[in-house]
Amino acid sequence: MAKVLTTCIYCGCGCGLYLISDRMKLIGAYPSQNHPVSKGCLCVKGWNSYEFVNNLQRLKKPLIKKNGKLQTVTWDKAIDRVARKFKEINKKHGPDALGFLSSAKTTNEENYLAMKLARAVFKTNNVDHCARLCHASTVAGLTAAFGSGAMTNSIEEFENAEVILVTGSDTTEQHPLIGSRIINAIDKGTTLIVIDPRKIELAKHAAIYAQPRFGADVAWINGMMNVIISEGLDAKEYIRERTEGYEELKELVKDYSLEYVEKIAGIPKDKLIDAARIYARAKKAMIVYTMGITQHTTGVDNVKSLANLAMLTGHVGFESTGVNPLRGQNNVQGACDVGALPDVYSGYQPVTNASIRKKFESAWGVKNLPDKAGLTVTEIIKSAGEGKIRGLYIIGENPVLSDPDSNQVRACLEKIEFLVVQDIFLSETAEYADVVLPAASYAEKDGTFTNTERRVQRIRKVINPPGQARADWQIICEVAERCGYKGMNYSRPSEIMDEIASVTPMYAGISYDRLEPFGLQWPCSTKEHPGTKFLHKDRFSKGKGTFSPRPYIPPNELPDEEYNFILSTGRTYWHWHTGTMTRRTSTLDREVPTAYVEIHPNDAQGLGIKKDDMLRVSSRRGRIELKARITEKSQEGSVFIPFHFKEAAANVLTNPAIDPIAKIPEYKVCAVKIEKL
Ligand SMILES: Nc1nc2c(c(=O)[nH]1)N[C@H]1C(S)=C(S)[C@@H](COP(=O)(O)OP(=O)(O)OC[C@H]3O[C@@H](n4cnc5c(=O)[nH]c(N)nc54)[C@H](O)[C@@H]3O)O[C@H]1N2
Ligand SMILES: Nc1nc2c(c(=O)[nH]1)N[C@H]1C(S)=C(S)[C@@H](COP(=O)(O)OP(=O)(O)OC[C@H]3O[C@@H](n4cnc5c(=O)[nH]c(N)nc54)[C@H](O)[C@@H]3O)O[C@H]1N2
Ligand code: SF4
Ligand SMILES: [Mo]
Repeated sequence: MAKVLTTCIYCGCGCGLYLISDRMKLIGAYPSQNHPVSKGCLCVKGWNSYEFVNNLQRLKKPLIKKNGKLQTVTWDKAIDRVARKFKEINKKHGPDALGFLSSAKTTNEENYLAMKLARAVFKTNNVDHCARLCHASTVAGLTAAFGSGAMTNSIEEFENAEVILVTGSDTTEQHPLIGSRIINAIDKGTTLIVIDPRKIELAKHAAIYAQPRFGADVAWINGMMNVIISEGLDAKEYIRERTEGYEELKELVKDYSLEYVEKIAGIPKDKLIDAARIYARAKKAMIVYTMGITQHTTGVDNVKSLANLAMLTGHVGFESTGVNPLRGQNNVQGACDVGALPDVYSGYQPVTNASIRKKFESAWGVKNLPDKAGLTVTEIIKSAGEGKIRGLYIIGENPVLSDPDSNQVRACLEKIEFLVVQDIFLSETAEYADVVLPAASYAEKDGTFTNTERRVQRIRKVINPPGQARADWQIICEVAERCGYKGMNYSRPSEIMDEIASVTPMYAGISYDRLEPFGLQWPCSTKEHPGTKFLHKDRFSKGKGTFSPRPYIPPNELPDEEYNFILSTGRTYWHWHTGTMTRRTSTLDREVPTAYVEIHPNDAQGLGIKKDDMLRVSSRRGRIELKARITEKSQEGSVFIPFHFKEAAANVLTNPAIDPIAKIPEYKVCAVKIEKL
């Protein structure tokens, strides 16, 4: 038996675990005792993170669609087909008729190569990944406020905070090892404030729990700031020395009286006052947020408002403070860091900057890198439907189930002239592909993931991939080479990291030998730099922090007479996104085998609904049928559906309306009606 230290494939906590193998088969997983995040613990997904790897449905050979059916072919034929078709479309319709979706499930090295393939080989910036559906609002909002879109502080700092304000994050379910840190902190005396429309587990542990209406965040945050300013609790010296734009903020929040906020957000005056005083008076107060804040047509406004609140009270730039967006996927932080985004190269270096482009041209040995930002995930799929994107290469994403308005997504994918899907399973998206490329899983390759606290950590090869499956980085290199590009010749992932370090200032000090045993936190600018625990010490990354006063704007689609419930979507502890991995894991599948919708007891009673009754939930875009779960976790007048289940896919219902800046969809609010079957 062999025991290899690696990093969990599921969430952005980035727990360290050992994968145990016996004769080239994974047989278990075990937490690392000394790892700074996991400290001897894992959540149920971590403990079971080995089983899907062995699943017999893993893709083992390349496939090409012939007469409507996917058929086995050699690697040579598959790569040849991809290279030929992409070159042909490029030549006929120009580089921007191609699109690339990279993957937050794959490594930093692989994401870097995916964007290098798009940019250096095909000369398009149409490359993006699921961060668009997730923390795009964070990247836009926090970059504008602070100069960096990353989590400001570190996981170990939660336990020393005086106050933690959690909003829009079901932390114990979705970031379990951070959730347990927060509960430990409470045991040590930390005051917890939870503001969430659903009565999540953490609400039970909170000193103050307020239940706002969905999509009302800007209103209550402005209301809190109004209280803070009118009671003189703002951090005057900090504001003067470290920020700009305060006067405009002060002017705007005047309009957010307690009465007005109660009317819009439904938070009682006294609660808002208490929350404002407790947060503002604390020396060390941390904000934690995730999708409840970002996945709105006002996602960027929500994020900017939280940044305003933190700067107003001087809670950024010190230990156990900050604005802490918890990153979702295991490597979504890294996929952003290394440039799998349409507007930046690695290290958030803009494609519109001529001297940056020059630097990448010379590093990659190419000319004329494209100088305009490319299309986002949401725009790429839409453009495919309009016939503008003709060739699409999807690596490790499953948009048929994860993008909003699934029926529309399917229609768009059907229109694509040439679709390549590179995955470890035949996903719902792969069924639309012209070529399917079988990838190695995280247990079958070397590389790095960057967790939510900017910790770049190793993953290690434990076993061989099944059949002929190959690591994503190898496949991408072969496609590039077959297209005649000579600059993607690597014998191992550490060489790719060395290249990343050479062109990316915040990763400049990172190399594999320095990542033992538990990684380094960026910024890490030189080979001697010890890494960075928290950001914006003494000054913000952009110099002065910028207040951006934002007015409240309601969600794009609210209930009316016909569609009279709010639908909010999200996740459960037991499953992962589109279920490709967790629904192939017996323990997890046994606990939650099928789709369900959560509804409040009063609403259930009103509609005569009992536990496990089958319901039809419809929106203007489609309908699904699934079981009722009656729970006070749901707010009255709303229902909640996790989006893991293909048999009743929540995204058939969701609204594709997007935030104008971040282009993130409003997964958290749309209008539905409910019928008992
Ligand atoms: N088990 C499990 N864990 C996961 C994942 C998974 O699929 N399964 N996915 C990972 C990924 S990629 C991500 S991005 C994270 C997501 O982590 P979370 O954001 O915690 O997950 P969601 O279920 O989307 O929950 C959103 C939270 O926002 C609240 N909310 C909804 N609407 C609003 C609103 O209008 N305002 C406010 N303030 N709150 C609101 C919900 O009640 C819920 O508590 O989880 C990661 N971890
Ligand atoms: N309704 C609703 N929809 C949502 C959300 C929501 O809250 N509500 N949340 C959104 C968010 S935050 C996110 S992050 C997205 C996630 O959306 P996706 O990223 O599309 O979802 P996943 O199921 O994680 O897809 C990952 C794919 O990668 C494959 N894979 C795993 N490992 C590897 C590997 O090593 N190589 C390759 N090539 N493939 C691999 C898996 O089999 C799977 O098909 O969903 C979004 N969609
Ligand atoms: S908390 Fe996240 S990283 Fe840790 S074991 Fe669970 S899923 Fe894996
Ligand atoms: Mo996410």
